[in-house]
Amino acid sequence: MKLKFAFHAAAALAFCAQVSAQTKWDLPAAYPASNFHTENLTQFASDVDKATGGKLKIQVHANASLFKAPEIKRAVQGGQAQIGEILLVNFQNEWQIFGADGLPFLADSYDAAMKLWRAQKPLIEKKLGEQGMMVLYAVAWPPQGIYTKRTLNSAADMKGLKWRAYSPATARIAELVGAQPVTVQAAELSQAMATGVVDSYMSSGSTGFDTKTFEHIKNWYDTQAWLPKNAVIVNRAAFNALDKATQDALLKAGASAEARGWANSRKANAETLDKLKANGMSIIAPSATLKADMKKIGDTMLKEWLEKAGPEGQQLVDAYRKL
Ligand code: PCA
Repeated sequence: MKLKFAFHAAAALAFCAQVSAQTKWDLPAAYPASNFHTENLTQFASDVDKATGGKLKIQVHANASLFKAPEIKRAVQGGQAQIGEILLVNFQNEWQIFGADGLPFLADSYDAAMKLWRAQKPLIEKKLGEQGMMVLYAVAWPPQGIYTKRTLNSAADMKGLKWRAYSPATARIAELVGAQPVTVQAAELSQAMATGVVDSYMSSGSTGFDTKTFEHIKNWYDTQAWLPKNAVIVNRAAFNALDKATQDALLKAGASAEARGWANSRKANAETLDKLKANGMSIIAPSATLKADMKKIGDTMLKEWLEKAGPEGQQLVDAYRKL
């Protein structure tokens, strides 16, 4: 009888240990479930689940359903979410380095964007570290072009547009071309177009497709101006609370997600541009004048950015250009 009791107690203890060893994390994300970034997050969560034998369960909350895009970083910092996906350029006003991948034509191809990430990553790791967070991985959006109902021969043709901005830099572009910037996050973009709040914006084919932009706007100028990145960030205390094997599994799944994400971004670029075309969108190569005008805007913005970012910004640009 005594032995039997001891056995039951041990079994109950083992059960408790198992239950408390299962950790659940929330992962707020700002883009729809069918977007390639979100699909990558879902795959990442499933990889972590498998690698940890179900010990760490990560629930992805797509489409800004848990926190709106600009709130996700603070939510992870405060521990309301243990992990989250942010658009780095959203946080340029907090610290200029977050906005480096939103500067027109600083890094305007996948290869250049990857180099910029290599140069940016140690700085971002340090900053997030000071804020009690860490960066797990980052993936570029496809190249950014201009959605507009108008025919654009030069930047002057953009004057007076009702321009949707998603970041300080996209708002600055509006100012420089004489358009009216309105900040609208991706989750509210379809509605903003439908109600006429905006009639133009710069983004990827991916977001144009997600938001059914072809229902409102027929032209996309393929300027390939920059490739902003989503980053997956983790609350440091939540990470520290995991056992070593689980931490390692998380880091490993993050590294795989980064490699897979960049490859999927290229695929999503080609696929979504095809789908936009199939839905009546004209994909237009910018004229030499429009290109030159946009380049000039990029030069102005880089100069302004370097002034604000100071020596740290210059070091980043130098390090990037050496890669
Ligand atoms: N899509 C996001 C950011 C960049 C992109 O391609 C958006 O438009 O909100």
